[in-house]
Amino acid sequence: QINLTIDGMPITVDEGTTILQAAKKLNIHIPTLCYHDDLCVAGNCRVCVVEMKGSRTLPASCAMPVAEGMEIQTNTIKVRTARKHIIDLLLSEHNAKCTTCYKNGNCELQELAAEYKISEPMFIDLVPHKNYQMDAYSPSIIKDDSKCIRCQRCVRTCEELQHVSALGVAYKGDKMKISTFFENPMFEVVCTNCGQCVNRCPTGALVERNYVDEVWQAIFDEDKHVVVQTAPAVRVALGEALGMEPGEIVTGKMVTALKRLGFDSVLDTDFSADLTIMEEGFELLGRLKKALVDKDPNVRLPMATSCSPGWIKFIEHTYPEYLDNLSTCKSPQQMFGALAKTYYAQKRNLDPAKIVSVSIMPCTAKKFEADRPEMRSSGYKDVDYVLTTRELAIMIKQAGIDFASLPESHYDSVMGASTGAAVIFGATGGVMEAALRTAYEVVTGREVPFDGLNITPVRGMDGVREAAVKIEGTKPEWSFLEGAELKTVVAHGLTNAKKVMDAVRDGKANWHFIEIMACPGGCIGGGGQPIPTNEEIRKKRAEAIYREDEGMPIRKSHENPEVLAIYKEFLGEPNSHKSHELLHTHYKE
Ligand code: HC0
Repeated sequence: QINLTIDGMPITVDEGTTILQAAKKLNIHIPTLCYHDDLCVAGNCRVCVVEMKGSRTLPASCAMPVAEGMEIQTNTIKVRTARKHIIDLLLSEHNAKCTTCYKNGNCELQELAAEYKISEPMFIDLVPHKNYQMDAYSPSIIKDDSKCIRCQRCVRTCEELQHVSALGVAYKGDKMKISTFFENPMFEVVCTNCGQCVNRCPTGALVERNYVDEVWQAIFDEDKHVVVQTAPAVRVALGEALGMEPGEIVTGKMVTALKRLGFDSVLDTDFSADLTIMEEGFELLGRLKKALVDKDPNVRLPMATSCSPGWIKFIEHTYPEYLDNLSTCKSPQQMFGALAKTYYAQKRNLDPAKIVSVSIMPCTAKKFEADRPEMRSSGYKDVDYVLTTRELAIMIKQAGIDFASLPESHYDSVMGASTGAAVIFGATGGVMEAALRTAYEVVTGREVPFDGLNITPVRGMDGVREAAVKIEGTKPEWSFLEGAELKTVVAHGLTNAKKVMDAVRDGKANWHFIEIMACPGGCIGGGGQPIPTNEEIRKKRAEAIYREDEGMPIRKSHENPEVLAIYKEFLGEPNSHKSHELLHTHYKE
């Protein structure tokens, strides 16, 4: 334990605590830019400097650990002058066309400039001398170096959290920039489009490609029928972008808002998440049968989930020899899209050519996924526009809607009904839990032997979590599974995905089923979710997801009445020929 004072207030903290962390405990706000709760300390922007008694220099509080007897001042003239100069220098290199910047109003540098009242720049404006190019080739992410302050949050995110390293530091001194392999566009390097860098960029240097205007155009085109689907994780995070606290469930308000925005039909990705469980669950059971009964040497196990497009891109780049281990199921977003222009069009007697299909996702990689050539099995682009949670919040604000005071509404039908199993897709471990709830019951006729359907071993925020389920009392047709232990593993964040895949490659694992989500915490921590993000916020969103599940009248995908109806009326049975045509795909090397 270490004793020190900050601004004259005594505090005792654990050894290893930084001055910044200690100040936070005293509710003293020290400004930061390069620091982020999720990342290692860089200490390169120095905006968090403080004065330390006995020291001639001003230490960076994010990087300096506390020491016994330290006397720290966070708000002296010396500190304020230093911070002001630092902000001013950053601005001299920054494209400060704030009024036309996508991050206007949401930029940490802009906030600091306002706080420190930087009116007349002290330093020569350097931006015009630099030959910046905007990288706008990706359907997911736009990179604008003229707005970069070189804090390297994006680089650390890409390396530490995702083990992708698509972004790195190039050159030195005043030429230093954040770049890619050979300065190629993000679209042409190993970027997975996960958008975690976007979530952590303090300025407008990395932002999502937004499709807000295109969606407004479609809504106001009277010739078009615009359907919207909302992903599981959006309903527990959208409120944050509209002034609410993390962890508020806003499903009903969100549906009302979407109706007021003018969408013709407000439907739910959760419907197709339930459908995914049917398709993926039966696919897994089919693979197990081929392996155990038919002794088919070509069957690929463990089977891995295929619904996170950042993960798909990662396995394509990093472990292409394991592509056949992926489930052939498309993601719920894409299943929904394919059905919107076929089944839904038929049911509503609509010309599919006039349907515009929009999805609201917590994810930037979903924009890339919707653009993939594999995703046109309806005969059209299955999903036309993907908006992030943040973009939906922009539309709600643009429409002048007071979100907090909205009444609640229900989703429309068809393709609007869902279960608790679908909503938990939004948190890491959720797909696995939903799949186990259904697969166990299909095989045994009984509910999973966990307390109240809550399969807690697959829940939580540990990076890699294993769980085994013993199958007992099988129905006759599944007797080959009697007494078997179904071994599963769940990982979130691509650094953890790598650990799992390395274990598979090195023959150190005997799992049957793997769930991987590219983003920390799963989709609740997606690259399109409200900013800021940190572990505490993600935990609150995840808790909300499980509360929503507990509150649902139906909590197992195979009991979703609209899922049962679509098999009866349209698809036949799980993994039918028609299902394969519309709902499955194959990613090739
Ligand atoms: Fe997800 Fe999904 S759970 S990937 O995170 O499977 O983005 O929320 O929509 O598609 O359902 C994201 C979230 C989805 C899909 C679903 C899956």
